[in-house]
Amino acid sequence: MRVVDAAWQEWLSSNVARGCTPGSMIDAMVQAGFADGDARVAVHHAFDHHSADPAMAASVADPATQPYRYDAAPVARGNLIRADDRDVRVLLRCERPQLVVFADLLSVAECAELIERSRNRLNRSTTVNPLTGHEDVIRNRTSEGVWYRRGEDELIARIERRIESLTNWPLENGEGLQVLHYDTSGEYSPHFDFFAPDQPGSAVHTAQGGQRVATLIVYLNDVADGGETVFPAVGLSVAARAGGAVYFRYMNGERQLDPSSLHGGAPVLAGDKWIMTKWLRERAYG
Ligand code: PD2
Ligand code: ZN
Repeated sequence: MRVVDAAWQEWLSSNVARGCTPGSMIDAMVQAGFADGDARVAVHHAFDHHSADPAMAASVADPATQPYRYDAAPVARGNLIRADDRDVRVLLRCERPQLVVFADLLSVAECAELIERSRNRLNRSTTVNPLTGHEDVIRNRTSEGVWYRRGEDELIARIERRIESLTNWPLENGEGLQVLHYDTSGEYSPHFDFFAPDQPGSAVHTAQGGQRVATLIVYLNDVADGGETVFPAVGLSVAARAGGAVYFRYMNGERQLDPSSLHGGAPVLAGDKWIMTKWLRERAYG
């Protein structure tokens, strides 16, 4: 059996530094004759080591001095992507910020089932206070939500496998799914989904799983009016259509964070809005 010698250590750290995905590195090692389990352990150690290095602290890129470098997105190319058990259509791709809009990630029946099972379990949504790390209820986020544990039941597990395949990101690096409901006039003002790297309250949230690297928002109903997901830095808005989704990635392989990933949920002008959110982390979470 092959061993991870100095040459392979060098290969691991240089590939982590240039932004390769863990999956591609594991595949390459298996092809070179490593056992799958050994390759996974070596690659995960390389990522842990890299992000623990103080020189590799995550930081929000500064457009004037150190602009965010858009490395390759893990999402596959093409107009139709096979995501585990379902073909998902690509409607739009944007390079800056790195964003993909999908149609029909979920079936209408799956959307309806998620709404029905969440309706009676909703709690008022919170946001992370960057100073304290506490979850606070604030006026800028007027929604109610419910969290589902990873693999909680067959439906959740099936959707998570689909998301893993579509985003090309390990299932174990994902937070649980969250279903959110906004009533008419509900909104979520523009914010970043990553934890502010320079704020003391972030450490408690990044201690497990590291930084958030990307978000997938799935729309569970057609919103009658308003409720788009907006990206004000680039003037883009994504309309809510049942089963559709928007994926956006804001941390690259160098641990830079993209300030153009600023986004919000526009006020719902008529009807209500249901979404499901999946946040993806650098490393295994939970
Ligand atoms: O509801 C939305 O469209 C929305 C907008 C921005 C949701 C989130 N962020 C989120 O859940 O992070
Ligand atoms: Zn958000």
